[in-house]
Amino acid sequence: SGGNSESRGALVVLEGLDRSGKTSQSSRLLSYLEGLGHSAELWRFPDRSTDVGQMISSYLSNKSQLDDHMIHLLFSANRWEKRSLMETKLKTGTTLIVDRYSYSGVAFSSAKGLGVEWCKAPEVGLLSPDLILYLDIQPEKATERGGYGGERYEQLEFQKKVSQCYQVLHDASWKIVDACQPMKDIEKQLQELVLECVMTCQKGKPPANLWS
Ligand code: 2DT
Repeated sequence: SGGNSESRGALVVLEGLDRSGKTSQSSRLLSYLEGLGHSAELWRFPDRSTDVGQMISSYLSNKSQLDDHMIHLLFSANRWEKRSLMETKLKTGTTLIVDRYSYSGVAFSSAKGLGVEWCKAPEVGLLSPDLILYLDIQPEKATERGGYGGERYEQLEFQKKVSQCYQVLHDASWKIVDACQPMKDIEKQLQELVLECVMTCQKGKPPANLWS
């Protein structure tokens, strides 16, 4: 369904460790919103379809080596190249469900030892989400789920560090959802949070900029 110029869409971000269920819950949320007649799209970062995205993909699959700062900036650039389209979609009434965003950027790079403030800097001026959903799972539990695809960061010791970095990053506005509940329960909780956000944003001001 098309957007409507009088109401704007919501920017909803899902964050969490690998195997926390973000990707399946994102697509369920999309079907849910579409079922209610809302205009919605599912996005994900990294967006591997662009030139920058290809470089990122090759790095993640260990086909190329890059300096930690360099890959951090590529992940950020990959969001900047989508910023104006993102803004247009939101303005014209389309809600975006985004699987990973700047918080993954900061959590994964600071887990390697880069400073949090340095990591945040290139994200400043990107659109600030209306809702951040964190699918909370202990790194050990996520590893037990199996299904790591063999990409660079998919190792327990590293995921433990990422988990600690997410703890430092999150504030009271994040909605923390226990990712170890039955799928249906998680789905239900996410639906309620997202629907409330979509309704609020329809009448609300345009999205703010990071980092705020
Ligand atoms: P997926 O497995 O979800 O495709 O993620 N990552 C992601 C970063 O290090 N920085 C970022 O800015 C983003 C968006 C998380 C691929 C991996 O890339 C990491 C996992």
